[in-house]
Amino acid sequence: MNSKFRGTLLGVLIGDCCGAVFEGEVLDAGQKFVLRKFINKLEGVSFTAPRQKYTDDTAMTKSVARCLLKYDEKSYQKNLAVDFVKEYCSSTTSRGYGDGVQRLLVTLRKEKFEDLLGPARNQFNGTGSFGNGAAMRISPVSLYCVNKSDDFLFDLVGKTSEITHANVIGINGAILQALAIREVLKLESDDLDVNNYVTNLLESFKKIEKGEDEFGIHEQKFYTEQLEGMRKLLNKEILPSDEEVVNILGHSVNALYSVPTAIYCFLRNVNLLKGNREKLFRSTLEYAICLGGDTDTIASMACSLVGAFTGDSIIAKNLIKHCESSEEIIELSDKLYEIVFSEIFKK
Ligand code: F2R
Ligand code: MG
Ligand code: MG
Ligand code: MG
Repeated sequence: MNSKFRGTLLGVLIGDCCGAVFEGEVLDAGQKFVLRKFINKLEGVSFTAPRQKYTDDTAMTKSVARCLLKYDEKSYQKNLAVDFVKEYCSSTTSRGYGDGVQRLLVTLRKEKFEDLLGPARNQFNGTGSFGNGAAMRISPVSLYCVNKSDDFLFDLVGKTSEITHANVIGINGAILQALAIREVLKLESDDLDVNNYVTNLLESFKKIEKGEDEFGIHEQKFYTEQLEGMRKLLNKEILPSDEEVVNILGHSVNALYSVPTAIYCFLRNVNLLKGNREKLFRSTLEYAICLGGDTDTIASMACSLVGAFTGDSIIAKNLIKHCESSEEIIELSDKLYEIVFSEIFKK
């Protein structure tokens, strides 16, 4: 399990560091070649350039992990907001934060965190952010909740998300990614029944997206529809093209059009590499970036799922070494593992 904890957070870091170089691009055959060469270089022994920089995806994930380790339930949310702001302000390099979230972090600081959730609710004319920023940083919550109930996980995802994301799409994207990671963390073998896995996520989301209005029960089919689209893509006899995948699932900063895409990247490669698990990390990393668009975030979320599934042993050692702050990420994973399993150690 310790290896799975490390794999989860190293997946976040490596997907982010590698994907960031291509964020916002649509990759043609030439750029896909450049991408392969770039990852080969990072996996090589002779790489000498400064380490590959991480972006907001990893910066905010580190804050979540640190605060889960340090604070109790009551003081967690306030301190997380403070840590997000500290991390944002202390960075000497541009970490590519979303425009909305940058304005929000500045407001929180200016208003001395008096109204913790107000600024997020006021974002985008009161609609709140539907960006994937809450989902991209959620993996430490999955680790923390590996042995906890769904309700405990939903509550902690909410506390972690609503500081910056008030829109239901942004928050539910974080719930989907958190559940997706926790499910694979709990698997004891490397045998994943992909159909069953998607069915479980769908069942959870049918409940989450069922709301009530003045006319009685109504269905809000957002992630449910995306998960159904994902299942169709996974069951196709002919492997869908990148274009088809992007047309159906999307590849943007909107959580609805990136969280299911990341899960699809993971599951497609699980299906393709059944007897070849040691290739799963590299293959998923490359595939997620090849889809273009929000490459750092989609690769980060997809690789986090791979790491949670296989553990860190299949990740090339040099790739880990050549990404900024990988030692700190390993340390945070190990500390989370220790507190989550400390009760078991005591017995
Ligand atoms: N933002 C980026 N990348 C593009 C910019 C790069 C940067 N300028 C640079 O190169 O330095 N990447 C990072 O942002 C995504 C996570 O975003 P998050 O944290 O959710 O931020 P935000 O600002 O809340 O939302 C992102 C954008 O989505 C649009 N949006 C969100 N809610 C909206 C709403 N209700 N109505 C209209 N638009 C909405 C806005 O354009 C936001 O700016 C990750 O990709 C991360 O890597
Ligand atoms: Mg980023
Ligand atoms: Mg955000
Ligand atoms: Mg991104």
